[in-house]
Amino acid sequence: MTDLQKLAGIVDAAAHDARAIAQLSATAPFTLDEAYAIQRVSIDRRIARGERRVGVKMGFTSRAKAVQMGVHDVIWGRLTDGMLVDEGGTINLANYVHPRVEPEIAFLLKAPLEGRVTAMQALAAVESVACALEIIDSRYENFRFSLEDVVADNASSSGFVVGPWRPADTDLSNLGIVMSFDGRPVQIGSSAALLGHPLRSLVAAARMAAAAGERLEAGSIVMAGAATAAEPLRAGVYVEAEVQHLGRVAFSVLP
Ligand code: OOG
Ligand code: MG
Repeated sequence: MTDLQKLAGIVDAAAHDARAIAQLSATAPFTLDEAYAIQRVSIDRRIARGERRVGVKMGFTSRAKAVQMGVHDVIWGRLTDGMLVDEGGTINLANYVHPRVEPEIAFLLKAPLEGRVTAMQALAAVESVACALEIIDSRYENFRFSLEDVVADNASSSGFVVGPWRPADTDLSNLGIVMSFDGRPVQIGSSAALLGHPLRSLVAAARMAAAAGERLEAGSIVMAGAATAAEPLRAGVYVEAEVQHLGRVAFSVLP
């Protein structure tokens, strides 16, 4: 077994068992390319257990997130159907290490996207757009990591909730975003915080996936990243995100 496979096994087991681990790079430093290889192998393990790839998530596409986590490079991770949380559904904190939630925008693709594409080409591949919530749950103790660590840990992906799909021609350039806990706003932002325009996040997703030999497939979902900082989840809370013109998306945490 190579070191990469061993490290992928460690991070996958931590996610599967909802157990915190020390940062992988603390004992065995690895490069960013190796971090993406660890991520791919860890996702392959989930696929081997019966999960299915459904898309891609982008990370650190807003300054709010980069500042909160101290990581300033855009990253990406892989989404599986096992991470999908039903809209209006309920999650149990027992299945997470120390989950946080953040408001996002999701794209559903009707055509594949690969490599270097323009924003117009990216838009032409979009079937519909939606407001979304991402549940991130770093497997590292205290939610602290280096760039390489967080990439190896599939960009902290844990769950995602997608709201009602809206037409692709919705103007996404500067939409107000409010995330509330029990009806009280906890984070407020704008879609313009995502690399200046959410479509730029989709463009980056196509380019970064191609660097790993992947293309964004028709029918897949791309999460554009959080426009605001993330908030820790707590038992019993009702979480809702509202994005101007895109509607609302919500879920609850079991008391
Ligand atoms: C890494 C994931 C970042 C986003 O939307 O920026 C991310 C983390 O914050 O733990 O999902
Ligand atoms: Mg996110």
